Amino acid sequence: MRQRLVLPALAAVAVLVAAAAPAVAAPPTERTIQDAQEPGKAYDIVTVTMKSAASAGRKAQITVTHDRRVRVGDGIDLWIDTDDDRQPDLYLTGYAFSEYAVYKAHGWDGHGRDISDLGCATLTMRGPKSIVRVDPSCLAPSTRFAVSVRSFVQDSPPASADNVPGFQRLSKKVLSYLPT
Ligand SMILES: [Ca+2]
Ligand SMILES: [Ca+2]
Repeated sequence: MRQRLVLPALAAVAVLVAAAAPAVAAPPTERTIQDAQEPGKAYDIVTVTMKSAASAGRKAQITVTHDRRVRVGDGIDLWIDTDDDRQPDLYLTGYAFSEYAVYKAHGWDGHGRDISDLGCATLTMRGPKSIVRVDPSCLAPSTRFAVSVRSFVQDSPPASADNVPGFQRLSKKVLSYLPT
């Protein structure tokens, strides 16, 4: 008799869970992180905006806005989590008016092989903006992504680097692709 009571109770729980599921909001298709203006930072970041890719095969965009126009020696590092395990998968590093390179990330401090030739990501630094375009599914099919950005100036003290949203911290997620 007890068994019979338990089963309908479980079924009721299952219905509740199913009904509650849509209330768990999907990540947005665009997100802007506001960061403080910090005169002590060498190449201060004021906002980071993440946008979903329009469709499969297209690139998502991360726009970093700085508090001044780009100059020689300005640099940017970007870590991207594309498989939603809260660990970076791609690492991009580049200097203004120079080359950039894309690597498979190995945690926060190291990186694997140079995969710049795969076309996973591109960097453009122009005016007050650094723009990264990234194929979220470059390494594996991706449904959402998160980023961590660091700006710095060559030969400046490490403490003058600006980390958004924080040192070795990933942002909240954005959908990799606009919903179809
Ligand atoms: Ca800042
Ligand atoms: Ca990851």
